[in-house]
Amino acid sequence: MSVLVLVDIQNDFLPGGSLAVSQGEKILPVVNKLLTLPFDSIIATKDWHPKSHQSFAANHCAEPGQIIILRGLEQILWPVHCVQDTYGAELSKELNLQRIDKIIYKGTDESVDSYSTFFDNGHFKSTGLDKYLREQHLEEVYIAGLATDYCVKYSALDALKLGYKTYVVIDACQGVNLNPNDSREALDKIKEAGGVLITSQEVTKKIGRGSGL
Ligand code: VGL
Ligand code: ZN
Repeated sequence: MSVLVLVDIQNDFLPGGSLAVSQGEKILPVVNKLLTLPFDSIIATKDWHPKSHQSFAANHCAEPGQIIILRGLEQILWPVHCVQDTYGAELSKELNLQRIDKIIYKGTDESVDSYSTFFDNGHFKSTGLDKYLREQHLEEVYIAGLATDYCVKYSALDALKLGYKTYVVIDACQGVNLNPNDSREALDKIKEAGGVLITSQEVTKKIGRGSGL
């Protein structure tokens, strides 16, 4: 059975947000098209940080982009973003949200970041997504969202490690590109690891076919 996982399509990652992904808004109509397809389940993830989150440069009197060590892991410092219960952390209202069955929250522990929607960056704790997918027999995972070079990348690589048939919908993702090739390299890594890069049009053919039959 198939699941669409929408990664972090939140106001702070869209134009006007504090960690806006350039041209992030371009994915919204594509994602809305995916939301009309008969996936067996649709999940959205939310980057969901406490104000005290240690990935925020402001909590270290540092500048965004600097790298520190957090619980033994390299951590890029980001502008304050996706703080719990703020507008920036809400899913974009331009999405047709009624079709979303479940929300997965990540980055809730102030001491470690969580790019993957399955585990935090240290693999200390899981978000509950793997358990949910297994319980619901959702073995084909279609990933879309923001950002290609962080949360989409690590979510896809974890999905593959966990044994899911993993598709990344390339025209429904957009990257931060701190370095200009980061998104390209992220997609290459996903492909090398066994992931399938697919367009929304191809997804429509695969998932759309069979609907109503
Ligand atoms: C993300 C940086 C920091 C993402 C989240 O959703 O890709 N990137 N937190
Ligand atoms: Zn974050």
